[in-house]
Amino acid sequence: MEKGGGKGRTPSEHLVVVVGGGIAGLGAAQRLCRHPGFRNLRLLEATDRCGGRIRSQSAFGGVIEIGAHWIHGPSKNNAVFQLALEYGLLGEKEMSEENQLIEVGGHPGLPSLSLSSSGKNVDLKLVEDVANLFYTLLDQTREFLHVAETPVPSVGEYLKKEIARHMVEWTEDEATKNLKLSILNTFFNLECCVSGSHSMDLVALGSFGEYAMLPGLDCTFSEGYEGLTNCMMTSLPKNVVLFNKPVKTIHWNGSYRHENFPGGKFPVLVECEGGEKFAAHHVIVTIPLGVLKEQMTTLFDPPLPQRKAQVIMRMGFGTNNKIFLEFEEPFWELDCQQIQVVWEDTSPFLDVKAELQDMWFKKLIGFLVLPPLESSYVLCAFIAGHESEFMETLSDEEVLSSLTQVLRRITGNPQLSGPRSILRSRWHSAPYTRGSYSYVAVGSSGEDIDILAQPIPSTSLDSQLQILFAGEATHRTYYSTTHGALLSGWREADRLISLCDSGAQQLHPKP
Ligand code: 6YU
Repeated sequence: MEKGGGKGRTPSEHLVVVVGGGIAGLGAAQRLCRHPGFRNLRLLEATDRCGGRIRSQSAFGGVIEIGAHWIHGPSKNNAVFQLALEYGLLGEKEMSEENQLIEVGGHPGLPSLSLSSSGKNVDLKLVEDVANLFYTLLDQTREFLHVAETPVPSVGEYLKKEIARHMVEWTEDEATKNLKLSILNTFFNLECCVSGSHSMDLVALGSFGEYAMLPGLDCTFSEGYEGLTNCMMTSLPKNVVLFNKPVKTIHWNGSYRHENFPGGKFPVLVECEGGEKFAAHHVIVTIPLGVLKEQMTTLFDPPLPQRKAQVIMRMGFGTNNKIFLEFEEPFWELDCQQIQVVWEDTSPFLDVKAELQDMWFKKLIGFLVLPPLESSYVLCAFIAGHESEFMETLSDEEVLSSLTQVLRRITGNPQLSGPRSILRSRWHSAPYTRGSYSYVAVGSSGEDIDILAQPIPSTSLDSQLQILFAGEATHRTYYSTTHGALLSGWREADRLISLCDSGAQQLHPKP
């Protein structure tokens, strides 16, 4: 048996370890398991569950999503949509042809209600006008994709420059002009949630247009997104997935032995925190970019090639959290779907320097109204950036108290009954995620995503494909999404399958 690469090895002898049981790792494992060449497969998951950033939880008498919420662009070219259809997880409306054809250009819908920090209803026509301006300018940013030099480095700076040009033509009174700026500020914060970044000034203008949108009206899983990853997991043969196996170090470019394969030598050894070791020919790493940023120096031995390490540092990975509030009685109308919050003292042009303790909640974009449950009414707030990370350090009581104050203020009702309970995500503190999802940061580009996705070592053919990289941050056009993550897992499985098939062909050449 040849050591290292796939050539000359009988197909069933490919020992593969997949690190991470999110949708990328499960997708890779599922694909490999269907091929006769990969009978020796292990998936090592650090926690006691699969799904990673797809995480549904029973709460408030229903199911809520702690992580991924929607299938973005549910239509025929969306791999997650197709898989959900196969497993019968979607309702009639979500599956309808009509739903699949709707194009929204990736923009969230308008709020049903907009409330200001002085307790007033903001005119929805004004909100619509401001939204039209914001999304027209945001769409323009896509035009810089193939431009050699962008006028400014970031999406945020471009938007502000263009808004300043438009403002010259604003004819309203000062108060309305200021209100328009405050509404714009909420749209900037909303875009931070979509991009998973602290500020749009951190998001690279030149690559923004590379993120691809699929047609279809975003939809949800009525029984929970995690139903999808559960189906994927149960389709795998028993003993493939091993839980509570946090990988500490991946030793590569070596020559290791495996007790079950006497005489065999393996270029990679995966060492877990508990000391357990798994020898392999190939390892598919699906560890989130946030964890790679924090731990890459200890995760890989020898260290990653400098080019890859630099890319990991350059790429963007930020935080977007959800805060669920449960009410006994709704203070909103039952047909209301989204409540926007507008802080009147804010503007995209003002860089407020205040203690996070005193202003973190101003980064909240508002509330999504969840479908009413049997005996409770639930709002889901979204908050991105450093303020979101600060929120994670507070206790439930502190967050609940601050948000009760915010709600009393925006409704103009100091007696408003506060939420009866709270539940929130803490993706930045989660040790095996360290944030929510990736974005293309200023100084980085789509090319960096491709570099991250390249297997190592890349130099010698004989020792190729020791470590392969998948996960949402490795998909150049669908990064930050579940479908991007799934496709990346399939991509790396296919890479190994090609290697295996080409090796099999050499052993048994076609007549
Ligand atoms: C989507 C949506 N969505 C909200 C929030 C979050 C995310 N996303 P995983 O992390 O899943 O798996 C890795 C595993 O590895 C994990 O199980 C770890 O425990 C394990 N691991 C780590 N270290 C290990 C070690 N050392 N050893 C062993 N195991 C280890 N996506 O499609 N729709 O609505 C949302 C949202 C709050 C946090 C989302 C959404 C992102 C997805 O959840 C995410 O991409 C995938 O689940 C990742 O899967 P994975 O397998 O790669 O990693 C222009 C432009 C704009 C660009 N953005 C636009 C799109 C916006 C995205 N939408 C976000 C919105 C929400 C609300």
